Amino acid sequence: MKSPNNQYNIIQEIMEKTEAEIQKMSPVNILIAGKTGVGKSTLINSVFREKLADTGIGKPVTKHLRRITKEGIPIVLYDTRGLELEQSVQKQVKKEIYKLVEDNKQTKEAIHAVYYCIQANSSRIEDTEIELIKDISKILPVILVLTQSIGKPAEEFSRYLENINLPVAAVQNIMAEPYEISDDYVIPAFGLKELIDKTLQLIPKETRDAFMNAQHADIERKAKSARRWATRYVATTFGVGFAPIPFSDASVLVPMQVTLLAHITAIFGISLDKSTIVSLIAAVGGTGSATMIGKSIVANAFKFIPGAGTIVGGIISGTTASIVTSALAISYIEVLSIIATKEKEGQGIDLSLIEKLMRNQFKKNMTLNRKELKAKELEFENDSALSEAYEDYSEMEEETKKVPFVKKITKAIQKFFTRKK
Ligand SMILES: Nc1nc2c(ncn2[C@@H]2O[C@H](COP(=O)(O)OP(=O)(O)O)[C@@H](O)[C@H]2O)c(=O)[nH]1
Ligand SMILES: [Mg+2]
Repeated sequence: MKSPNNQYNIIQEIMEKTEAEIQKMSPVNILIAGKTGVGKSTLINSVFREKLADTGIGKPVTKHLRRITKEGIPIVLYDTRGLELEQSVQKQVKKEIYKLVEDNKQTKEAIHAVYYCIQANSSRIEDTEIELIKDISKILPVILVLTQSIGKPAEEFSRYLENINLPVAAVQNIMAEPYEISDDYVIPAFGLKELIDKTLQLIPKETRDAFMNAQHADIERKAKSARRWATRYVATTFGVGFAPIPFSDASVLVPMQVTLLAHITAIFGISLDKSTIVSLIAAVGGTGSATMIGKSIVANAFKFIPGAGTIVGGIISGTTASIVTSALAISYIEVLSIIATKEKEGQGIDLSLIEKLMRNQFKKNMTLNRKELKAKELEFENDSALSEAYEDYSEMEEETKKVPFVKKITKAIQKFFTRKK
């Protein structure tokens, strides 16, 4: 692997590599069917990131089918319209679905699964709709999604549907968005993680990465799958075959770390703009790291290791390299999880806080790693790490809100002076 030269721009590299990784993914293609008003668009926006139903390019492919895509998200959704109309229209829709499936068979555009949406409190389903579900099930795996599910009636409806033995792959009650019954009674969203789980079991294995990238209903799961990959990458890259390198040449590790960060970004699935990546890299690489002029994350990372002086001038072993790289990976994943959560909740992120969080997590994970975390154990089940990071971020957010402007300035000046000392 070539060592980065003065022209090497780490930010540019991460962005380009991420894009290339996403391009390489086998996209997942899902058809969302159901009558108007049942909640298809709401479902799409709750399950997938970037409000695809509103902001995705919806191109009509036939009279009743719309194809929704968005640059950088490896998913193709098809939305149906007109199913609420008379039987002749329903027949037409079915024809179009059959043709779509037939035309795209064995291609990258092949449909992998169907969410057939029925409003849960409609409590009845017409025979023609049952026929339609049966017919679609003959050619594709269908998940019957019972939307806007409220309490017992929704459960009963679900049981009723299971009892009539529809040939569907699964039935799932959901509430895609919190539902306000009254001012002080709100039904929280539910069922989306289960839908994610059921979908992952149905779609072809090679499309799972794409699905994980596109979904944002289960962010912990995104983090887990990114960790799993990172664990393996670190183990194979810095395992037995890794030849120790002189510390002065630490920058040879940078291309590996770029690959690591780009792949994590791609499989996690998040839209990061340049400035966010700049902040995240600056957090661990110090100033000037963005363009990588002779500097490296690794070299800087050793400042965070107690007793780094003993390493300077020495040799970086595979173990040392994997400690730094693992810490980089898990910290990055933790921060991405927070950014993704904030984005989902429609809240902005504060870049300076994100940078601070990244630095804190990195320090924490470096020392944690040294003591107790072998690369393999990154794949932990319990996600207290994520909740802790989230709490830390919220606390930092609170702090910035609480401190009045004058105090903020005073604080900044104080900080400046203490740093100078
Ligand atoms: N609170 C809440 N409202 C929902 C939910 N699903 C659908 N709705 C509402 O039902 C209406 C129709 O939903 P929409 O997603 O546009 O249905 P579509 O025609 O099938 O795409 C909208 O006013 C939504 O706000 C949900 O899970 N929670
Ligand atoms: Mg709609």
